[in-house]
This record gives sequence, structure tokens and C-alpha cells, in this order.
Amino acid sequence: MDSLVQTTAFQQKIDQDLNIEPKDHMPDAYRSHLIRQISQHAHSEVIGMQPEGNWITRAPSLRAKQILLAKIQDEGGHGLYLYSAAETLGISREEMIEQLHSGKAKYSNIFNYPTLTWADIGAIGWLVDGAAIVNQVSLQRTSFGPYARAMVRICKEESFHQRQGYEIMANMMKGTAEQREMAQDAMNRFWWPALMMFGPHDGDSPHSGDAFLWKIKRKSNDELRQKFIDKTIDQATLIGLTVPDPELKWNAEKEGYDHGEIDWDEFHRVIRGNGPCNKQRMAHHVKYHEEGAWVREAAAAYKQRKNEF
Ligand code: FAQ
Repeated sequence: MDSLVQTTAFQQKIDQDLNIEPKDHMPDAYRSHLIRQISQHAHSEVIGMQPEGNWITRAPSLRAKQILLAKIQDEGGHGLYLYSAAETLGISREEMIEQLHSGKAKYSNIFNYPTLTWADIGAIGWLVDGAAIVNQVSLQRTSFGPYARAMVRICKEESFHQRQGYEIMANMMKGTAEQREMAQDAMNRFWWPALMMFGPHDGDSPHSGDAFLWKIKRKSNDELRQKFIDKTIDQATLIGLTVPDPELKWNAEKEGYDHGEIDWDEFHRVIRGNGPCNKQRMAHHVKYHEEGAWVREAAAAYKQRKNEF
């Protein structure tokens, strides 16, 4: 049970914009809030390797294949930093994976959509990494030290990812009519799910109250979504892509775009497990996790033996 003195000291630290470190006192609710968010973030990075992995063998050139391989490997690395950051809060990697497999822990809605063409790899890099960066730049100032520090490196890598995705889209838009159509189709399918990545509107976001009190979140779901929309529209226009939202309109007063209504039924359907690829993503993760058991056992045995000498 937290004493009043400890809780006050914790909140004072937060109010002074000081980082909370793993050995510092923290309320149980802060700890569990972070475990939920960081582990879900880690799962997203790792599950996010699957839709892109689908195109490694079919990348259109050796250069494209090398870049895609490096990007996917980066995403695996991001998952590892994030699992490590969550472990400092007292949960084991095994427990986090168990929560993922049982459905207790979520991962980002976006990775439950299929990658049907090469242009989808462009759309993922440009839109999905682009949305992830907007969110993660703000998380560099989150109050928990290990999470904030992981974000600094992750953001640097994500910005390469965003550019490689944009390069794919820009090249396709300079190509044949069929390639342009493919790029537009990818944009049409990924735009709305990318907006959903920022989570429900502020008034419908149950975790935001605590997240702001504890400075886990520095900007709200809607603020970040707006930032992403405003910066992405110019990029789309520049290469000739149309944003699939007829209600999109510049609002001079707020100096940002107004947009059409997001389909929240679709969002909830997908995050509850009923998106186009949820079952496939999880079955794949479970299969390779089970097949990899011998690697984990060997690594643990090696570590134990090393400690004995
Ligand atoms: N998907 O009260 P809030 C990437 C859930 S990394 C699924 O607003 P919160 C890199 C939420 O968990 C992308 N579920 O929650 C990459 C909660 O349910 P719960 C991942 C979502 O936590 C690129 C409920 O709705 N990034 O893409 C989503 O305050 C390419 C109520 O929501 C992060 O995870 C969603 N989109 O705000 C990798 C960033 N949104 O937990 C590979 C860190 C909400 O009670 C390839 N996370 N929910 O069961 C965050 O910033 C926050 O957790 C939010 C949600 C903003 C996602």
C-alpha cells in the first residue's frame, strides 16, 4: 500500500518533469498502466513484422529487399527495447507473451490488415511509421525513464522507415497507370486504419485521465491524430495521391484540416479480434514462439552455465 508521503513525493517528481526510474517509488496503478501500454507497444512492433515480412521474397529489386529486411529487423529490435523497458517494472517477458496469446494484451489495430500489393509496403512505411513517429516523438518526454529513452532511438529509426515508405509511393506515382492505381488503392485501404492508430477520440479514451496526470501522455489522441493528418496531406498532394476523405477541408481558424468521421465500429471490431487478419497474426506468432522454445532453453542454459563459472 502506498503511503501518502510516498505518493505525494512521486507526484511532485512528475510535476517537476523529472523522470521516474525503475527503482523509484511509484503507485501500483502507475506501474500497471505502464506495463499495459509498453507491452502493447512492444507487441505491436513485433506483430507489425508480419505484414511486411509477407513481401520480403517478392520485393521488386535487391535494393528494395535489403531495405525491407533492415526495416523489419529494426522493428524486431524496437520490440526488444520495449519488452526490456517493461521488464524493469517487474513483469517477465514470458508473462507478456502469455498475455498477448491469451488476448489480454492488445497490439495496434493496423497490423490486422493484409498487405495485398507492393504498394502496401510503401503505405505502411509512409503512413503507419509516419503515424507511429508522431505518437512516439511525444512519448520521448513520457515520465518513465526507460520508456522515454527507448523512444529516442526508436524515433530515429522510424524516420528512416517513413522515408523509405514515401520513396516507394513516390516512385510508384511516377510509374505506369497500373502502378499509380496500386499506390492509390494502398492509400485508400490504409488511410483510415492509420488514423485509428491514435486511439479513440479524447472523450472516449478511458486511460487518458491518468496518463495526463502522470505525464505518460504529453499530447492527447486527437491532438496527435490532427498533427499526423496535417503533415501527411501535403505529402500526399505532392506526389499526386488523393486522400480518401471527401469531407477533408482546411479550417483556417484552427489552422488544420477538418476530416470525416472515423468508423469506430470497425476499430472496435478489429481490436476485439475480428479484423481481417487477427487470427492469422496470432496463429503465426504462437507457432513460431512454440518452435523457438529450444532457442530460449539453450540461451537460458548458456546463461546459467556462464554464471556457474
Ligand atoms: N490499436 O484509453 P485509450 C508501430 C485500446 S508502433 C489497438 O486511448 P491509451 C511501429 C487501448 O489499448 C504502433 N488498441 O488507451 C511499426 C485501450 O484498451 P485496453 C504502436 C488500441 O493507452 C510500424 C482502449 O483502446 N504504437 O506502428 C488502439 O491511453 C510498422 C482505450 O484507449 C503504440 O503502441 C490501437 N490503435 O492510448 C512497427 C504507441 N488505440 O488497453 C512495425 C504507444 C487504443 O484498456 C511496422 N501507445 N487502443 O485494453 C500509446 O500511445 C497508447 O497506448 C495509445 C492508446 C495512443 C495507442
